[in-house]
Amino acid sequence: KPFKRLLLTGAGGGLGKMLRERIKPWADIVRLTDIVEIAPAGPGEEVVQCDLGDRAAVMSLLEGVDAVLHFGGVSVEDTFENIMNANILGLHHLYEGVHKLGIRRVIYASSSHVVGYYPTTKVVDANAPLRPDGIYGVSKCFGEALSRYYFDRFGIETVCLRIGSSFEEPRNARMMVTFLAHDDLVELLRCALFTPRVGHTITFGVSDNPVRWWDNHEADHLGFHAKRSSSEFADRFPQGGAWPPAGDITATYQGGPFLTAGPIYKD
Ligand code: 15L
Repeated sequence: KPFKRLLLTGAGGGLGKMLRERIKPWADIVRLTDIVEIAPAGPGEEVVQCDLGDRAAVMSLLEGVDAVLHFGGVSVEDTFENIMNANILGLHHLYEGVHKLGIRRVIYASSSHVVGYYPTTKVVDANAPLRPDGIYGVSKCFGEALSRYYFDRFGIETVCLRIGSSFEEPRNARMMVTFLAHDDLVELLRCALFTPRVGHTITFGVSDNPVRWWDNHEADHLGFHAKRSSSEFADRFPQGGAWPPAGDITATYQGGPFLTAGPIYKD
């Protein structure tokens, strides 16, 4: 297999659970981690429970790892304190460890919410100024900047995946635009892991949907071509899922419901 040991963080999350099975062909051993308890290790697996905010724990988590698929951390709007621990402090721990241990590549689950404040009438590419739509989005901007720095300073390669909405199927009209089918996510991950030189690449993770807000030309070198489309599910939505959906107040900005989710306070 191409890798001796791959680390998947966030293995207990929605995408982590799906990826657990599907990344197996790529490595002799997949090390799975999450802050919550996950199913015990099967053949070719190692399970380590870890809080990304714990520096020493993150360091030992990374030992013997060839590449990291970083899906861990807070994945929706939350208090600044929670987001800070996992997505800011935790990400810094991760990159410090990656650097110290000489790990060459990280695939970072960023989010389209780094540009969620762009109106839905605009097409955005990887060079567009960031316009996060909440503290969660801001933390993903931090991750993109941190990984950029570790590449420029130390040559550690990162592919930032600005994932749209990766579920079994679109759950609302907005997701007809932002949908990333699981099959396409796995293929995008494969491209991100196995393309020989990626430097620091930012790519939008989105299927071949009829309407799209994101232009991926800056990531052509990954050779990713989506095979799935939200159009497979068009009959579930009024007007075949046509965008914009009539009378939907979340239709103004790309971030949709995230625009009104925060801020969330601790007390
Ligand atoms: C995200 O960044 C979240 O992690 C995910 O749960 C979805 O809500 C997604 O964005 C989305 O915009 O649909």
